[in-house]
Amino acid sequence: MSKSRLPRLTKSVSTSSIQECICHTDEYTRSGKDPEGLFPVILGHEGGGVVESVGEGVTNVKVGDHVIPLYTAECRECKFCKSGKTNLCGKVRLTQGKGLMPDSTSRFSINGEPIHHFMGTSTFSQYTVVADVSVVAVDKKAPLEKVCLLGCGITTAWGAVVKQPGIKDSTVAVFGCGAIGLGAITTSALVGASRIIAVDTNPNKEAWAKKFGATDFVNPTQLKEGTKIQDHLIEITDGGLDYTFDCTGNVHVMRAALEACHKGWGVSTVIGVAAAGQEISTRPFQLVTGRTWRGTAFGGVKGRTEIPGLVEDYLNGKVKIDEYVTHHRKLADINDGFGDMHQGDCIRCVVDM
Ligand code: NAD
Ligand code: AHE
Ligand code: ZN
Repeated sequence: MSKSRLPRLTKSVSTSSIQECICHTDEYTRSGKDPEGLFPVILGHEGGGVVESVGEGVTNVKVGDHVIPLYTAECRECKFCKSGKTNLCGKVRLTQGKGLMPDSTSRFSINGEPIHHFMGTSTFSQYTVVADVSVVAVDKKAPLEKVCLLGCGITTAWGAVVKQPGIKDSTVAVFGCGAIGLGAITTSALVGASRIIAVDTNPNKEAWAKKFGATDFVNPTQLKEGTKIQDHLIEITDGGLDYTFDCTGNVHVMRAALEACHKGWGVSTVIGVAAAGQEISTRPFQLVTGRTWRGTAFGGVKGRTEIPGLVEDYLNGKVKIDEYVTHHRKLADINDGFGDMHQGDCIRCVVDM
């Protein structure tokens, strides 16, 4: 995408992308596993930028504001926003899923051919256009190359834990120690979980998990042959966990996370995104006997309302961000950034746009 200005639309905001992070979900869509995936597309949904122009009727941000684009919009007017029950907003999700702006057009093209938007954000571009309900201004004191991470992973994990009542003084298991899992671990520690068991097939993740506050680490590939991870966890926790989180996107892991929950009250939250055609299963008896299976998008966070506070928490040292950044790439080398992600030692790669 060239650096020329993109045309504005009523209620749209054009921002220059300054910094951008690669999330596993970008790779998921790039790989063809996303049933909503459309191509050609400009991927990217975890970014930060500066507003360069606003369309008619835009009042929530102004030129020069530092902003984080929101793949989960917040219009504050729709049935979802007004329900008080969810962060899922209905205003732009339909067109967003079709890779288009709310007026059903694309703002990107190459040689006259349209290119799809992605998740309403398309942050792998020096300039992007987003709906006004899909962007939030943040404190300019916060470095964009850090707070861009709040555009997805860290916020998702933070919300998944803080919006789940009861974690204080309870036992937690987190399956998958990428950025999302580490975020769930550190937030569980923050809210006062009594024991936090990290589970990952990559042995290098033990040090990462402990650094972020895990009390135990279990590698399922190192259990006695034939031992299921859920049975092992039930054994070492006197009957199972109070809370578990899937941060892998693997449906077999999701099942294990549910079945590792304590009979009568355990709650398992699905955060990971599974490939097209994948389905979850368990014996209904697992639910009949008191376990709860739930899921969360963007951690249940309402971006326009809550992200400015998270930025302040970062500036006050209450929320970690710097610790997740292991790699840096230039835009021209972004494909190497995707490669980094597959190596197993990359938590987050920041792309300098
Ligand atoms: P990541 O690839 O960096 O981390 C995944 C971790 O899971 C890795 O450490 C890997 O070793 C581990 N793992 C893989 N197979 C495992 C297994 N069988 N048992 C235990 N651990 C295993 O990914 P990420 O960026 O942290 O994202 C995690 C998931 O969360 C992805 O599916 C992503 O699409 C999803 N996600 C969802 C939301 C949401 O709003 N629901 C937001 C962001 C990301
Ligand atoms: N397009 C996929 C679903 C992908 C998905 O679940 N995305 C999460 C965010 S992942 C961010 O890294 C999400 O917010 N989902 C809610 C929504 O409205 O998209 C599919 O399976 O169709
Ligand atoms: Zn993401």
